[in-house]
Amino acid sequence: MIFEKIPTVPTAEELLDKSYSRATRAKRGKQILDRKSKLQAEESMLLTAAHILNDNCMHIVRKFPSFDMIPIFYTELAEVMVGIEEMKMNLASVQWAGDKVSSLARKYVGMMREADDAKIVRKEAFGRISSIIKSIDGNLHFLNDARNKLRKLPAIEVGPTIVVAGYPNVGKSSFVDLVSSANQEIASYPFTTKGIGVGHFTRNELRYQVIDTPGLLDRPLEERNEIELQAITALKYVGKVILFIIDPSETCGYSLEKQMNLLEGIKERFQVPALVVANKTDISVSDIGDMSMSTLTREGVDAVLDRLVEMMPIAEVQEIQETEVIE
Ligand SMILES: Nc1nc2c(ncn2[C@@H]2O[C@H](COP(=O)(O)OP(=O)(O)O)[C@@H](O)[C@H]2O)c(=O)[nH]1
Ligand SMILES: [Mg+2]
Repeated sequence: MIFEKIPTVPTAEELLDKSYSRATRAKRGKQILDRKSKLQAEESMLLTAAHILNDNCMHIVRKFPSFDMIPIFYTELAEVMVGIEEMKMNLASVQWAGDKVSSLARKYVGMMREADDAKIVRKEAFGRISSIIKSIDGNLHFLNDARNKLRKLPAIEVGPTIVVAGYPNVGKSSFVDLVSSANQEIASYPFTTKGIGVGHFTRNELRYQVIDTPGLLDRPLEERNEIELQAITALKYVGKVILFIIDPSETCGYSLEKQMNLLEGIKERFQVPALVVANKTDISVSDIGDMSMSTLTREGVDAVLDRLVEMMPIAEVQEIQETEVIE
């Protein structure tokens, strides 16, 4: 997953400690016999510190993904969780500090050569450099928080995707588990306390992704807060087909009427093809919905998969086949 590889962002103090200890080591390696070697030792100390700091700042900036190049689903979620503009501004400050430290170091090296006491100049340079790095401490903290939030995002792939919706206990997780070739992966979802479930199955040599979204598509949309609504919007960019599971037995604890109302709300919001499937045929048979199944006995489940595959917009399927050819 694109955000998984962002390393921890150090604090200003950590950056300074690291660069100064390296600088001290650089100086220790030099033999100080005369004025010239003293100058060289101070120079090397300053340049080492500046180099380490610049390197570390650039490393931070480079390791954050460029938001112009990632799937729109993640852009939407990153926007909800951390704010992309804000993140860019914070990265720009880190970049600025890295550049500033380098140019200051060059300037002070020049001054050192003119000075009576190189050490005094070097100390002054360290003072300036420290305050530059300390001034981005807030930015570094922001970025580390952002990193911690982003890396928790579920690993959702590009490709034909089915989003499963329906009230709690209708059988969504049972369905995803049953049809998944491997057990579904549960990734924590930053907006809800529940984990988002991602499973996969293969049909006609094509890999389909099934996403179970507890806490998002299992309650009426009117009950949502702003962040949840945006997360639901983000789902629009991945889900090409919706599987809406209903439980006519009502053993899930929600009346059929409530369940149908949720379906209407989701249809309105998503505007992608939806397949409505009545589950739990083993305990209650009904003619509500497009199809029926039992995720307990597996009756009807394969037919549901066939239908979902048929409903997948052709563009989704082609796109994947093309990328496979390219690879
Ligand atoms: N009788 C029966 N029970 C089912 C069926 N599918 C799921 N259940 C049960 O319904 C409960 C909720 O299922 P779960 O998959 O966790 O629902 P979710 O909350 O929508 O993810 C569990 O106790 C399941 O064992 C089914 O086809 N028949
Ligand atoms: Mg569930």
